[in-house]
Amino acid sequence: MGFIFRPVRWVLAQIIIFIDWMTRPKPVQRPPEVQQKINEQTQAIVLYQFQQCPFCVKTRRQIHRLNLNIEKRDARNDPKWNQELITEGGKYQVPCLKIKADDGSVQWLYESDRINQYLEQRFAEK
Ligand SMILES: N[C@@H](CCC(=O)N[C@@H](CS)C(=O)NCC(=O)O)C(=O)O
Repeated sequence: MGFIFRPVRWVLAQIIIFIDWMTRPKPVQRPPEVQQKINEQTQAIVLYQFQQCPFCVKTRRQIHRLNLNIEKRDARNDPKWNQELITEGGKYQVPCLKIKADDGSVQWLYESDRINQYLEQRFAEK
């Protein structure tokens, strides 16, 4: 049955990606010096994701809305990021945010709701 469901899933994913692209929220605008500081902070953050995962779309929308320059790593097609997510993060689930703190410690944050909440609390205009 996989041969039927796979194309259906693929078409649904393309529709989600298209609707996301059509309805993207406008990114917040910040003074250049504030944006520069945020860009420095987001260098320590990476998103492990699948291109066609609806939960990843949700998190990518939040990243886009908050105008964050966060590296995205394809954990499905790139074996390096796939292995890193499993061995260091602890499980094969996306989206997952890898956050490096100033002291060098690393946090692997799973669950799209928790990731979006973290980004909101840390980077939204106060
Ligand atoms: N509750 C999770 C659900 C995440 C989820 O189900 N992700 C799927 C991709 S859409 C996954 O990681 N699947 C792992 C796999 O395909 O083995 C969230 O909101 O982040």
